[in-house]
Amino acid sequence: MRTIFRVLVPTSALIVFAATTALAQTAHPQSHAKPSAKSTGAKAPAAAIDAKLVDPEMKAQKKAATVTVKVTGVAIIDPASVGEKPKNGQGHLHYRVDDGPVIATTVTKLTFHELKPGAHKIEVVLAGNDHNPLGPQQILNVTVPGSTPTNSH
Ligand SMILES: [Cu+2]
Repeated sequence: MRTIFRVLVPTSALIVFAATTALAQTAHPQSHAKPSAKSTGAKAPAAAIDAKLVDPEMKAQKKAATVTVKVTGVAIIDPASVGEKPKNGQGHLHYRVDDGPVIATTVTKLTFHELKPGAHKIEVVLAGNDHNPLGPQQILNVTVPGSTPTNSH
């Protein structure tokens, strides 16, 4: 009878961890990817957003909605990092479900949970550093199945 030696290698996990730690410790100077967008006087590309629901039906079954937003023409930055001073070509996103509070964030993917049964609208607005809308906005409609307590019709 032959004995098979099975060698478990927990060190691989350690190596991965070490690698990630090393990466994290490497200082990343936040250099801008496109230096061409610096020219003054030149017409900036039109700011636009393209918001989409991810798996809307499946998410709605779970009383949830996931939104992904593609932003063009504007660099998404944390407004706090520039003292909330408006600047051309900079912005962030505002999300709002129905009449809820406005969520101001740099994330381009956001999931909402525990939506009540019925119709909801998710508003996505491109905002400047001072939180004023820059123009582009979109409304996504979600309907969560189940009995609706309202008698609006
Ligand atoms: Cu804002």
